[in-house]
Amino acid sequence: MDHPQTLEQEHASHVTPTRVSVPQAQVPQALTKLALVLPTLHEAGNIQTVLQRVRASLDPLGIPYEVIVVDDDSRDGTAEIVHAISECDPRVRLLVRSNARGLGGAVVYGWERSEAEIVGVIDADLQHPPELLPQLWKAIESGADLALASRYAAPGGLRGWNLARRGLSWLAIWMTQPLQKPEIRVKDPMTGFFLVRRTCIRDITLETQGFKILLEILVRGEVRSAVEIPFSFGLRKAGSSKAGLREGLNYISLLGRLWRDAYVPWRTAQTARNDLHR
Ligand SMILES: Nc1nc2c(ncn2[C@@H]2O[C@H](COP(=O)(O)OP(=O)(O)OP(=O)(O)O)[C@@H](O)[C@H]2O)c(=O)[nH]1
Ligand SMILES: [Mg+2]
Repeated sequence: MDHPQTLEQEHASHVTPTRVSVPQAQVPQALTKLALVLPTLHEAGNIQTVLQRVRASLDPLGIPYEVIVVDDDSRDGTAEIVHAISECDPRVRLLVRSNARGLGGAVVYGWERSEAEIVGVIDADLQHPPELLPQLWKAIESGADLALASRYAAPGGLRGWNLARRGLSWLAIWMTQPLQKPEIRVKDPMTGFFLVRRTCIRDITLETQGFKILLEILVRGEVRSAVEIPFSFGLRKAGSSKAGLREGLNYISLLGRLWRDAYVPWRTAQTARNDLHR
């Protein structure tokens, strides 16, 4: 398919770890802005509906916001749909990365290209209900550093998951428990739907390969309070999953590095940071 020029076509440098920058300007609380990233890879079947539902959920809040779709050059029509919507609503932005892949990297890429004080992420395949956004925003407005949509805070749940997937998910979360700070330990440290204050992640370098960006934020960031809003996580309606063996291996490797940083006392913060750049 002929790929048209997109609104903000950008050519990302290859998948290197990226520092999340923090805007210097302080704005009054009333004008606090939200930048919500939707990472997309072949989501042509979902993107129009999800954008419509995201905007319908955010509009009544009356806050300044932008919705940033970071597409990894899907070439399935995703970018064209977003481009058409962005022509009518400038709060919807499209960024296309042509030389990079990876969910975590796409999210960081979007956050870095915004000045908003609150940043967030939601999947584009409708497994995360955008209607939860007002509750997440209210939690941040009430002072929380982090608000996350939780599959494990009752009465949330995992609709349609088989026993093996449930078991693996439970095991993966159980392994994070000793890593999490006791004062903010959450039940779903791996959800892909959350909002966080940018100040909490200003000093950390997030890995760009993985799917589990929240876990890193919880362990390495400066989050002092977190609120979990329960929801029910279903199966995708259209398109296909990108979560596979590679993401599983990436997760194990991330866990290994987080465990090592936490429990090998002679490793300095600088050594740990250097490892991320390898
Ligand atoms: N930009 C970008 N987005 C990605 C990439 N991989 C996945 N995504 C997007 O990230 C979100 C989550 O990916 P999914 O494939 O739905 O992963 P999942 O929800 O764990 O798996 P399923 O339950 O099977 O859907 C979706 O919006 C994807 O389009 C990537 O490499 N680049
Ligand atoms: Mg999904």
